[in-house]
Amino acid sequence: MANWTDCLNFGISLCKQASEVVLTAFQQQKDVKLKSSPADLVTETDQRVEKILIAAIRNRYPEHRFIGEESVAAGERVELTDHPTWIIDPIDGTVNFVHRFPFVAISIAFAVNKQTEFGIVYSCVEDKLFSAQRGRGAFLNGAPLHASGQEDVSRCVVVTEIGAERDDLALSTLTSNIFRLLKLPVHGVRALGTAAVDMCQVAAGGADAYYHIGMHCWDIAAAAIIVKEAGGVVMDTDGSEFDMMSRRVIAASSDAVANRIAQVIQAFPCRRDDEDSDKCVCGAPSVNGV
Ligand code: LIP
Repeated sequence: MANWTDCLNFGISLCKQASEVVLTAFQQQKDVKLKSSPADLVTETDQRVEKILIAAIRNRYPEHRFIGEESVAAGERVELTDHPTWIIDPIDGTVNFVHRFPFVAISIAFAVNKQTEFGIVYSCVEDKLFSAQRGRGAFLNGAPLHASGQEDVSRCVVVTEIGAERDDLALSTLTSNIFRLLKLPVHGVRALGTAAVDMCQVAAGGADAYYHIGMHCWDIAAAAIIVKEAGGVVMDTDGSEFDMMSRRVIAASSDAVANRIAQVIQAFPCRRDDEDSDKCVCGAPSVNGV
């Protein structure tokens, strides 16, 4: 079995270097542009950090491939092949970054033969580096991470997001999901504004579940392996196997909690990340298990 530890260590060193650019810009005025909605923001720093990461990786591993949030926004296709591929979100939590809300992360996943080999989520302001390599456990700043193992959903803190969508169907689906969870009841619902850091709370045991519909592969690919290597469960919101391109995810402390959440929440239709943008996606929300 190939050993990708050198790539992991290189990725960690790059996150630390790139975080200096993020943290300097965090305190400064920002030039903000809109992408898919009035809440889907991008700054020059997002683009600059992604360019720095890709250039450094390409220099060291010229045959590797990339899926980067801002490269895709600039028109590149999302194509996960068997080639070694780095899946990069240069700033996860861009709205937080613009507002100086202190949860912003660099997220880097690495996949070979379409299987994630490692993930790195560096929460820059907190200086918390979450990492995991397939089969070798999950860590926070080098200390082992363990999910809570909670099996009773009524004893859970659940993390989710109201993402960038502002259409009625998405908002009514997302807010009714929160309503149904609170009526179970669960102990609480939280949102940090960054899917990657949200999911890492499940790996760290500070939250017992995370779910979201509408995020992208670069938001969650790294955190998904961190949750799994911390003993957590990651699946699609319909209870099927996790698919990082589907734009739907549940990460949880146990199968019992994950499956209970899959029964309660609905998903609105989203075009897959790897689906050509000219394909139309429409239809009523799918109701999972109820
Ligand atoms: C963000 C996600 C977050 C979601 C936001 C946005 P970005 O990623 O991490 O969970 O609610 O809409 O998609 O755009 O900051 O990299």
